[in-house]
Amino acid sequence: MSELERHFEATIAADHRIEPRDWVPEGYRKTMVRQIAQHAHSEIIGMQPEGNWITRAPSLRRKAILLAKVQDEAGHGLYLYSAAETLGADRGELTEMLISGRQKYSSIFNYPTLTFADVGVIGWLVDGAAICNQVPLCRSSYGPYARAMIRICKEESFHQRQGYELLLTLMRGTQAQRDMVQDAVNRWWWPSLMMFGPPDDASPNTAQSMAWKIKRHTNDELRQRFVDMSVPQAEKLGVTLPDPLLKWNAERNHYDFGPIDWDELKRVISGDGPCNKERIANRRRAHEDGEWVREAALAHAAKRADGNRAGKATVA
Ligand code: FAQ
Repeated sequence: MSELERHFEATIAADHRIEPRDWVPEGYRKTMVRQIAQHAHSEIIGMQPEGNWITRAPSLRRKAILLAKVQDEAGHGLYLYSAAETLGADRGELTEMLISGRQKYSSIFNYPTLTFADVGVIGWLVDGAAICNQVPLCRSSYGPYARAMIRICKEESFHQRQGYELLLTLMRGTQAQRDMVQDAVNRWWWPSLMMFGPPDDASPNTAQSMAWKIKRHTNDELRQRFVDMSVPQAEKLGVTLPDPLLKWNAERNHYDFGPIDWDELKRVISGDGPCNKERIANRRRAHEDGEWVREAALAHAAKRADGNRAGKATVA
């Protein structure tokens, strides 16, 4: 083992952070770029399902909250692309990989938002699942990713509470509003469980990512944590989770739950979900529409750099 490898292994073993200045094995760099890029893409594509309701939010207050939430997701994408850049990735190339289908984003954002109750359920379940998955990532071994995750988790907590509060309000409303919430819960529950990824025995990356302390828990452990957390919240809300096999297991000290349709997850990940084509087409259009902004920003940066050089030359 070389000196560099020994230093890397010792840093991981001591639970210290790997920083951009440190040497890392190529496999670690690739895994980190893959996970961070997929995560960043998810945040940016994840703006679309809820963005769909900004112009139709039922009040000024709901519109302001939703606008702030969707803007937060854009911010999360930016921190994450910046973290990927510290590993030598190029943001433009990552975006190209997304829109050409060579990199993934979370399956959950390929489902449609049919009613305003979906906005509440995304906050409650989707942001809830995201928090469950991401709080342990605040202790991930790669410093820039772990630090980005701290702020992201704080903001996701606000997102989850706004979703739950929205749903509580609807549940105190008319029967039609309560039915709308139940319908949204029925549609989002199983896809939310799929967010945690394939089961452990079909997860090719988990073992190595755990050994490198990128991931701190397996997909199934986090999925179970999410189910245990959501059941009492559903009871308080007054909705039924669409799983007849959901039952407290006193021996395991966890809720048992029914089988997940893994074929559906595979289909959605491989591009055949209800909204995959629409999501990518929108992202591609936004990227092309933004071409002139990127050009202008680069021209401005070049002008400033020239100005600075000229300024220094004058002083000298
Ligand atoms: N969808 O071996 P594993 C959010 C892929 S952000 C699509 O288990 P790993 C905030 C996986 O990447 C949501 N692909 O992989 C928000 C791998 O791909 P490969 C995103 C999936 O990495 C809320 C392959 O399958 N969060 O919600 C999915 O060890 C509201 C094999 O899987 C993150 O990205 C899936 N559900 O574990 C925004 C968190 N599951 O190797 C807007 C960070 C798996 O073929 C509104 N990421 N795959 O390239 C992680 O924790 C991990 O990457 C996992 C997957 C747990 C997602």
